[in-house]
Amino acid sequence: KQKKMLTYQQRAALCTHPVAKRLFTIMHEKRSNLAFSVDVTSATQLLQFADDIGPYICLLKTHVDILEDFSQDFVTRLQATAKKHNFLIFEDRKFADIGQTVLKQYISGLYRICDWAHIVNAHIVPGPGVIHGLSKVGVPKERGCLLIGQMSSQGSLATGEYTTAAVKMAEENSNFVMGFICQGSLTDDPRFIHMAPGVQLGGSGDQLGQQYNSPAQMVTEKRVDVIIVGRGILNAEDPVATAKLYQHAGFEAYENLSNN
Ligand code: BMP
Repeated sequence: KQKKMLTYQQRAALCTHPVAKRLFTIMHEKRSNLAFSVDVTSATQLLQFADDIGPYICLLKTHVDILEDFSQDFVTRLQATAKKHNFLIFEDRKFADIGQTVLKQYISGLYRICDWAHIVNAHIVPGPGVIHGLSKVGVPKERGCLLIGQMSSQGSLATGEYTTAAVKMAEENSNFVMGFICQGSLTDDPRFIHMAPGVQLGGSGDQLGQQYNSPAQMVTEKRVDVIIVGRGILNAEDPVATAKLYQHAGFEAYENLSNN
């Protein structure tokens, strides 16, 4: 089914979710559908990458629980870098407990994720309570949540009816849920944003079950909106040049779609 695609700008206008609106606007303005997964264990190194790669991305994805030296100062600097380069921050926390527990994991502890992450994500295994818990504090602070509808890893159980259930939960909680972590488009509703990890140019996977597709495959064939790239950039000889390459590959695939 080939139908005319809406542009990021048109989709931003349709969005009522403040974070989705902001992200589509950034994607349009910066001409980037690239999210960088900065999976390093040093806060100093993370901040350097964020500053170097920041101009080319719409979103920076973090796993702050792998940092050896997390601090409040790190958070302040990360926020300043996000502002400087106009990207959003997505903490890939994958909440997966009962509502009351995820609420505490979101606002307290060492990381206080709700204070600084524009976007978080959640598994739907616990049922809608996980979303209700997070949204209690997330909605007043104008944060957004992505539901994990599919995973990139080999043997993932998030398929079929499970994926369909994720879409239903998103539709029923669209004041907080802004889209999906997935491997392809899950709904035609233009207000939901689809983000796919497992993206690399010229790689097929790793030794631990990761599976890769190219930016063009993800955007053109599978119709995802945002490509999430980690080691494809991190391990490159020239990460900045490589980030530009991914930005162009991803955006060109999007432009080809919109022109059809
Ligand atoms: P890489 O491009 O280096 O394979 O990194 C992928 C990133 O996306 C990792 O941070 C991983 O935790 C995350 N991820 C994934 O690979 N597959 C999923 O289905 C969901 C993820 O969050």
